[in-house]
Amino acid sequence: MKKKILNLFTNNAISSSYYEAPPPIWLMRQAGRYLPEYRELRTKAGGFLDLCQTPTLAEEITLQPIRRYGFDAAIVFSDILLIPQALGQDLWFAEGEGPRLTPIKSAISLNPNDMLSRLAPTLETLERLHKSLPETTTLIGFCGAPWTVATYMIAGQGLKDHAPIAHFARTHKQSFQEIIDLLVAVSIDYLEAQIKSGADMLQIFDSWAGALTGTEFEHWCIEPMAQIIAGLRARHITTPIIAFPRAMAHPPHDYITRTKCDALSLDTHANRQAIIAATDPSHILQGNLDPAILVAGGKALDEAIDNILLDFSGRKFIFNLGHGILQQTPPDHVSHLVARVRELA
Ligand code: 1CP
Repeated sequence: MKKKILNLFTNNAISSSYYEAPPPIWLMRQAGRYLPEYRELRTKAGGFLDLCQTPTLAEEITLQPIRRYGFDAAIVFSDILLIPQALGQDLWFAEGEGPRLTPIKSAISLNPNDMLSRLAPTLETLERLHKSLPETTTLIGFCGAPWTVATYMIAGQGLKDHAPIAHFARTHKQSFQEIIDLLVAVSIDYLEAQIKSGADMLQIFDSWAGALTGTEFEHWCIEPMAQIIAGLRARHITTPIIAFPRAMAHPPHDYITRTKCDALSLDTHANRQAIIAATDPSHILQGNLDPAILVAGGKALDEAIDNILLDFSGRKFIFNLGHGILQQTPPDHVSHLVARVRELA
């Protein structure tokens, strides 16, 4: 297969754990404000949502980092909060403040009927990318995991501390369960539509998984992830699925076997050596360079890259960051990273 990342997931590759260097590489949030060409287009387009919802612009922004760096994968330019918007919740981006939604306390006000037609611009962006990307580049579709998306729907904004949402889930369990169940159902439909529109691989972002522990983590993070993946498999979709349960405290082997994700994306603070030892060699891992080290560059960057390559040597993995790229990242540091991973620097 010409797409390097997909080769990791073929049957042959799964039966043998060994994978030849260099590993494939892409970066979470690889399109965005650290690139001057993104800033230029964003100023012209108006707002972030206009960029996401105009397929020609979203296509162009997705292609920008591919042209510059030749990453092995492109992730469609969109956002996890377009699902709540497609369910009828107001979404806007206050300049310099991040996303805002009209907060909800139950699923009553949400309407899933028009969801896919409201998400049509992102599906069209995928169709365009399927045609315009180099044939070696894997096209990634995505959504947020139900727990993470629900935190934004209930708070109406991004929070640093998710204790109030965990409290809501305990004190309004029935209402919270209904929101999660709806998100599971619509995520399956949306991911299936993304595959039909040309996505080769999927990533499900559970960015706030670290806010829950124990049986609550199992109930609100593992179960919905497992249901989404099982729902797609029941529709005969065999596309590889990467899960990103950021900062989870749960044993990774158990998470992988219960969710049946095809790959696990490790966050910045994950202990690579412990996770490598605790998971089956056939489990594909992704990660986990500290985005702050990519900002710093120099010796610190070289050392961090080399340590990741050493830890994963002989094992199948996808080189990535431990979380999204930071806005202050110098674009040259990204060129250097790609060259070093590909053993060219
Ligand atoms: O120009 C701007 O101001 C927009 C900043 C921006 C961008 C570039 C936002 C707002 N979203 C995105 C794109 C995006 N978001 C992508 C595709 C681009 C790419 O990877 O190249 C993806 C995959 C996401 C996913 C996303 N959105 C997540 C999960 C990943 C993560 O970073 O943890 C989350 C939590 C969001 C919500 C969101 N959207 C935007 C912001 C600033 C946030 C975080 C808000 C917060 O919690 O404070």
